[in-house]
Amino acid sequence: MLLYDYFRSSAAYRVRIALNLKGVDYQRQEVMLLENQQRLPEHLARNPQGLVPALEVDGLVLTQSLAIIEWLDARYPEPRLIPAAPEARAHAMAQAMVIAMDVHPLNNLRVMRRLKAMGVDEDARNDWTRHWIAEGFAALEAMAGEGPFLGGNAPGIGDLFLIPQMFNARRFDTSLEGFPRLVAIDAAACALPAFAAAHPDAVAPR
Ligand SMILES: N[C@@H](CCC(=O)N[C@@H](CS)C(=O)NCC(=O)O)C(=O)O
Repeated sequence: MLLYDYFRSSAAYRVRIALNLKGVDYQRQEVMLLENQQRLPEHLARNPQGLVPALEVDGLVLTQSLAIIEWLDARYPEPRLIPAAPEARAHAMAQAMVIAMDVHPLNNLRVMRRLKAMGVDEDARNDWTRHWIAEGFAALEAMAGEGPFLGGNAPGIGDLFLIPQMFNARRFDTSLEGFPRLVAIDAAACALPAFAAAHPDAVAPR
């Protein structure tokens, strides 16, 4: 398995965590986003959206982190990341989607570049990022249970989306004061080897 990755991509970080939790052997190829390698023809052939992650499996290329993680959970059922019971499943997917659909897309590199091209200065762009993270985190804080993970006693799909977004939040100096449950969940998850090995600092090019 080959993961087209970028160390600081939070969407790719989700997939790295999932692969590690599943104990799947994989290799990584860095797609340098700041150098626009995601727009090169060879990457567009893998992912016509020009984004990472993309996961190559036996000649097939999977894209979209949520779809890749669902595939991994179906293909390698243990440990289960998405609950089987319909109600629990809907709740877990909703947690993941707060980040996947309503926070991350507003703060992506191409969105930041577009805001810059429209004359929005760096301070305002960073405020924009913090605003959408705080709004999503406020909802997720209310959706979190007793823990220690968003998934309950074990990490679930929501944790795979939250932890990379926590990394982004800190990168942009977002105040986490109002989100004690999320901070505790982040600490519990980051203590696990599968999460630690997926952290951007653990995979950054040297
Ligand atoms: N919904 C997609 C989002 C993928 C995405 O936005 N990836 C970012 C990195 S986190 C990217 O490749 N950005 C490149 C760009 O904006 O040019 C997913 O979950 O896979």
